[in-house]
Amino acid sequence: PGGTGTVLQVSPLLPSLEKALSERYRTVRLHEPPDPDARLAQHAQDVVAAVTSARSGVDDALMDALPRLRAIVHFGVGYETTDVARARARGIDVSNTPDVLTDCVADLAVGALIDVMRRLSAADRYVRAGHWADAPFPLATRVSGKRVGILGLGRIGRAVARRLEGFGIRVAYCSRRPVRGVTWRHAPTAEALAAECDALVVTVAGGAGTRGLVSAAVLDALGPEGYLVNVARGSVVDEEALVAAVTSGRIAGAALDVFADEPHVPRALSDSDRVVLLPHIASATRETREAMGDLALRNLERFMTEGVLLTPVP
Ligand code: 8YV
Repeated sequence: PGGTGTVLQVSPLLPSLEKALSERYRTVRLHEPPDPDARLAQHAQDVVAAVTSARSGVDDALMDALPRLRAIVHFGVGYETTDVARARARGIDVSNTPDVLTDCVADLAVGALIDVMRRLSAADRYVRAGHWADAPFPLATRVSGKRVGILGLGRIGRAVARRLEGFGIRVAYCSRRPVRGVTWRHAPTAEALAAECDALVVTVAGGAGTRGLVSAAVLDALGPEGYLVNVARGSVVDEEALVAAVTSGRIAGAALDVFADEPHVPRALSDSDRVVLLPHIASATRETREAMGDLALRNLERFMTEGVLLTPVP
């Protein structure tokens, strides 16, 4: 059991979560200046739980530096930044915040899809730049009734698919194996899925297993009339191939909430009017972030009182 040990806050978190942590537990904030290394050295022997964002995780070196660490609590659904097998081997349990963010991430994915196909952000720029009086805005692409492929049919992928059905969109998906209990068409590979769709929405988990899954070949299969939406992880898309495909017109456009090296966005993407750029905000609503903070806190509380996590990762 966690008992009364110290809680390590690895990265900046939602202010209300930070407040609750410091009120309820002996909390050490690793990321704060002046000297994180000295702070770590001072408290390393006492830390039993670490709370971290999906983006930061707990890296190998930090895991090694914390001999009594038994729980890693992620604020976020993704946890590819922590080596879970390694943690387990050391007797450390890992949790994330599933479900509570599904709706908002799916909403954003659909919004981004409509934005890039109907060119909402581009049209907004057009009006602001004063071009409306000069010429009508160029025609965009219809969304309703199109074919959309979901890459990764987990909770978020399913929520996106359900929403798209409301637009009369024909949904297909690709995941490691066909998902039982769904009627959407299963495609055997990302490339096959891209080839049969007008747009590809990426909702698959990040990490080594999906790195570069959206390759140059997949983008070519999507084709010059095809759109890419990514709300998963930048690592899933070969970003160099994407830049090449967008700038050469080998795909029609992309809406991206995630990037290979955030917050760095390749210049070629920000220069392109065919790309919608978002600063990793799919879960960033007040309601969802509070729910994520609450679930992260409940995981920690359960661990500190009973020695088990509430929503351990699969
Ligand atoms: C957040 C996310 O951006 O849940 C995830 O995996 O990527 C997002 O919800 C992140 O967790 C906030 O730090």
